[in-house]
Amino acid sequence: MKKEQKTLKRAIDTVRILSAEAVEEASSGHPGLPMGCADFAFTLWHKFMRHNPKDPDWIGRDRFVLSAGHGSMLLYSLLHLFEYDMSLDDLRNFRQLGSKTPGHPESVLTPGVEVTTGPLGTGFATAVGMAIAGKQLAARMENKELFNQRIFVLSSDGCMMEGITHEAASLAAHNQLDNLVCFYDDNHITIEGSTELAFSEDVDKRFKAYGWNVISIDGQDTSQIEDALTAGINHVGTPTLIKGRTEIGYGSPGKAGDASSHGAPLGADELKATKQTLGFDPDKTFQIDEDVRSLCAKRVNQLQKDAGEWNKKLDVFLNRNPKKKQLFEDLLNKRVPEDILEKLLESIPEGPQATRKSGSAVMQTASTLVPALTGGAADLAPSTKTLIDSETSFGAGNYDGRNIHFGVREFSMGACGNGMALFGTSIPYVATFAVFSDFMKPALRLAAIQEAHVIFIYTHDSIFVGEDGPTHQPIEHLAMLRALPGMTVIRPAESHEVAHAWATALTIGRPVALFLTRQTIENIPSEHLANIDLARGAYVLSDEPDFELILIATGSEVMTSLNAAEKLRSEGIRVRVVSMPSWELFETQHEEYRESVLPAACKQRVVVEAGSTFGWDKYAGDNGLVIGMKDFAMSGPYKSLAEKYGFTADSIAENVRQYLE
Ligand SMILES: Cc1ncc(C[n+]2csc(CCOP(=O)(O)OP(=O)(O)O)c2C)c(N)n1
Repeated sequence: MKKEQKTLKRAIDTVRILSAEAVEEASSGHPGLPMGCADFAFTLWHKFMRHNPKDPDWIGRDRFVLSAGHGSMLLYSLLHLFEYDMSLDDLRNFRQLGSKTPGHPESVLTPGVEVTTGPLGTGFATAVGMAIAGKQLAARMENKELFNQRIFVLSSDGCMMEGITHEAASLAAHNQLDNLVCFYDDNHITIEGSTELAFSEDVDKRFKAYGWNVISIDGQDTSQIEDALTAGINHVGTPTLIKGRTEIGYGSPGKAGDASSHGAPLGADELKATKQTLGFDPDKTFQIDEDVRSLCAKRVNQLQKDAGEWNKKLDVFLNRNPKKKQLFEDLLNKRVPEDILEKLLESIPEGPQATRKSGSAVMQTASTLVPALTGGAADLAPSTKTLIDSETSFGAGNYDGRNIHFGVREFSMGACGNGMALFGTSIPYVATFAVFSDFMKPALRLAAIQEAHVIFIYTHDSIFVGEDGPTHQPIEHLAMLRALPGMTVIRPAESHEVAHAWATALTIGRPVALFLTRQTIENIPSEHLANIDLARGAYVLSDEPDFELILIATGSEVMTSLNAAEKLRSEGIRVRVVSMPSWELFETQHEEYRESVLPAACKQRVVVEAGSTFGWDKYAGDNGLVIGMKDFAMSGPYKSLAEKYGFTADSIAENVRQYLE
């Protein structure tokens, strides 16, 4: 074997040993996948991937997504060897509190980690979103030579079993995302044992059926890996799946090929035996040869030079094309004009509107002022009203389209939204009916964990969906999203609040969910418009001196509650009306402000929201009343539902009277 090849093999074995070693030290973790996939991953990083360890956020980089996040030590070992800000001590601290090397990779924590992974399959779908963003950027910049970043994914049997990869693979093939290359670690092992227990489909045929380019190789053979990567990268017109047959725990004499190496340390003796088998000193820990160090250093040096070259070319291109320069800066900085709120307020349509309709009008204006805004729906754009009218549809042959058709694939749509946001050049929005936020829950959670700035648009936001009945009527969904740390839920009351909600959504820098109505809503009367202060989460919409009761409402129930308040006031009951579009925004306000809106001394409080009452006691207090939903509703016209479930001004007023008695 030539010296260079020997060093290469040594480097790959070093990844195996470092990974097994860190797991051993932590007494927990997953050595099997890193050991089996070291050949592929090291070859990719050493020979193919363009990145800049000294500038992990360099926009010209390829992205590497470890969809099988349990194999995190594989990624950490690579980050260390390729001189990212990842020390040997960081590896030694694997899985320890406060370390840069948590159990599963976390994008907000560790430089060089592109995506937070662990929930199987989600990394794969997030990568599809990144591939969409990459294609879109290249097309909008009209420069495929510079903007040709590739997205590499490493996925496992578990990823392949999860439904989300079915959705996302189908979407990727449909859009001919040939900037996406996925390695499938086909090791025939999951936690319970052989994949024969639960997985017998032909993944090769399945991906071919979606329209992928599929290459089957021996995943332990670096020359086959190189050939497959070369072919996959150069392949035009479809994404590529490299199905690599590997052995879990490769290199371990006693545990290779066995499920026991999946998620537990090899054990001290077996680790020593593995080191011996691979030609390492069994008594040394975290051993990295100088040859391996210099092999990686050489590559890092080259990568830095390449990145510098790319940056120069970018400068030349941008300086020659001032319009593209402006666009690039707008996209990269996700620029939102300072007067966005004024502009959005100017664009709301006259008269009563469904908030999905005023949302649509506002979104049209937002799309012209915020070039980074792009997105779509899961086949519901005519209902969610989320098409950008002046823009075309994204797809093969038209990648500069800003309207993305995700198809009926809510979970993937959510993950793609995250991927687009993480790619770094868009503020994506994704839309569907509120009730189907259920289908997206893990993606919402990952958006929150990753602080991904995605605008989740949920229309048909209450039982007032009406005739479609209980399967389509959201009940617990607001509560579910409010329970999610890091998610900001906004349920605007009418058109003006919608404009405020969009202004907040565009500038918030983290995930946000907008809940919008199907049904028409009266506008807030002009005398109260100046009171609107949505950015603070809740505000006094209409007041009475020495009020004795606070009516708190959100969304479509705000105007109904204001009308109820007028009735009560005519009877001498002194009511304050608070519009509370967002708990989360309210909670970030100073205590003084919160007290000024909801004074602790006022114990008589009635909350009105056509959703689950769950959680509202917090604002209603022990003596309060919550008018909401405690069960699924019936199918029927929305006005009949309002009567039946007590959401008319008359019934709210009557409930308040009884409450005060
Ligand atoms: C959505 C989801 N369900 C369950 C798990 C728990 N889990 C972690 S790894 C794994 C399967 C392991 O099989 P595979 O993906 O083939 O990885 P390998 O055994 O090859 O390391 C499971 C079920 C998870 N991480 N994500």
